[in-house]
Amino acid sequence: QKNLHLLTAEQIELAKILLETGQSHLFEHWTEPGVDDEEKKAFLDQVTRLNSSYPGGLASYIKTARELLADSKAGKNPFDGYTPSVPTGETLTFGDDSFISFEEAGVKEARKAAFVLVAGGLGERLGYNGIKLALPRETTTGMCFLQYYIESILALQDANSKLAPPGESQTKIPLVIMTSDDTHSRTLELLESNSYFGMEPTQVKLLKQEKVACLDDNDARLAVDPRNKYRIQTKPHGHGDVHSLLYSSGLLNIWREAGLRWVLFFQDTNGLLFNGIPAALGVSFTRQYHVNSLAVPRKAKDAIGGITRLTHADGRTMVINVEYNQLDPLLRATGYPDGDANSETGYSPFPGNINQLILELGPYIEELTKTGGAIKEFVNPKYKDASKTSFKSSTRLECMMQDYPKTLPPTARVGFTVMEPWLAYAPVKNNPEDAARVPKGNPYHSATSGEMLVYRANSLILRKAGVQVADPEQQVFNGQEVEAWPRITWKPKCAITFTGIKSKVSGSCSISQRSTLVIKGRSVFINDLSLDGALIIDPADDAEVKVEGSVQNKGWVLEPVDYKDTSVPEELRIRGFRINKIEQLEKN
Ligand code: UGB
Repeated sequence: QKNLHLLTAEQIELAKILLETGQSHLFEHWTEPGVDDEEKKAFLDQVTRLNSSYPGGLASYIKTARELLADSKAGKNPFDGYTPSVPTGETLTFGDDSFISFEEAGVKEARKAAFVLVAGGLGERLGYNGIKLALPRETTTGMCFLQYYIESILALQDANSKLAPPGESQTKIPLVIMTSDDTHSRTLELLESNSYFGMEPTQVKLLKQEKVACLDDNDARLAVDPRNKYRIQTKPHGHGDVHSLLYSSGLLNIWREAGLRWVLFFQDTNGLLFNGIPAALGVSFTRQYHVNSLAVPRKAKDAIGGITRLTHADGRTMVINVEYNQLDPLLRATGYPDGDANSETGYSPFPGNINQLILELGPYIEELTKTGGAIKEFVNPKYKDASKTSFKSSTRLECMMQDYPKTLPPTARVGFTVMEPWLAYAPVKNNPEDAARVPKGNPYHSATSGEMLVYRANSLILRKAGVQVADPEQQVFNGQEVEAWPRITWKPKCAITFTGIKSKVSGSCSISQRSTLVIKGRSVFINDLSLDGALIIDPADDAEVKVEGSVQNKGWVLEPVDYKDTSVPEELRIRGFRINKIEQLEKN
């Protein structure tokens, strides 16, 4: 009461809401007026932010938290009443006729697309100190993930500029990046210090997600920050925030007015993503999917969600991701005694969600107009003991972007597209120690595998295009056994589809296992090349270049490094090797 004069009318209303929702403990330690006044004002500013950034405000957050905490205490199964079964989707085989026609359709549709990158996570499992977008996708060229993503979008944009009828204005594909307090300034700095990697700055929008209030107990008492008694402790709310942020930003309507039709969501470290994007967008277009999730065959127990058809006792069905920690208990409870297990194919029967979603803009806006972008949340408290009355540490509500279809009507067309695992998924999520402990045969999802899988995919794509690429060697880095293929990379502008890469190679070409091939230009044509060593092609501007003949030199060699050796830069240590550039032929 005595401190009321410090507050605005709006803040007094908010303080009342807190008192009415059982949060009086937040004010108990408040001192006499005149002491800590600035801190008190800052506290109310924080409460105002927490209130306005959550759909329905803090009262709604506390109400939902109480319900979910009660369900969790009662051990209620979130899938109560639902039976899982294996859904059917579109399964693609790289390079066959249907893949090529989906790619063709997808490239054309890309001019009606907007891309949304969720990059607010710190990547605690990886334990890297920087932002993940700044990590090299591969260390042969050192191109970071953000550059790879932007150049790939620009390559799609460029392909469309050629397709556009004369007189039509040039396509500029928008890119939104969701950041958080943990990643925002470093993401902006990465963009600004690299001239937005060739994109126009106006094409890129950063939307920062706010954290949510932590909860101390089953009554959803908000947690006081242990570092400052005039703050509420906060933690990330999850990638599901992207929907409410997009909705409140007003961008969706701007895009609709500009004639866009698709919104593509993707994550911070998938170095193979754009091998799958054109074909998957083609599937969305051809099958008229409102929601299309990209998937890969999933190994049981792998830390990627499973796409599942859930059928309720009352007849309702939905195709939805079941997160990796929920799949096993759900299956065990519903007649699959082995739980999350591989079938005779060597894979789980449930396709693995790689969390790259393609939504059709019109139905998306319609749905968000109803929900405000709120996504079904969950809570995952770590209890002190079996009585489930107190927590080991504060918890909070969380939400996932792939849960968007949960509120859709049954008429919504929700599908998914399964790609071969080598083609479109190579995330960097696990630190070396955890990766080395992954069950044999399951993917490592580490910086080591992330890079090696880029070379593998590029080698297999070139093989499919007719190049003789030598078999890989088995090598061990950071305790992980990986296939070391020739280090082949090309810029997205050189080719963004299989047809594109096929048009760039001809004649009889061969590449030995120890080779490195780096193509930096747009119009580089390779004909009758025999490569055994390192060859770097870096034409000025986009000059047309023909590469022919035999190249042999000592090349570039992968040298193991110990991840505990702190004299080595962290981005190399986490992959367990560095590239020793002994000798190369470089053509500029
Ligand atoms: N992210 C945010 O932007 N904000 C946040 O608050 C949290 C994360 P993780 P996760 O494809 O391999 C997901 O941590 O959540 C961003 C799917 O849920 O890398 O464990 C973050 O920056 C799962 O179904 O992954 O698992 C990153 O870009 C499975 O498909 C992205 O969200 C798995 O990804 C994902 O965050 C996968």
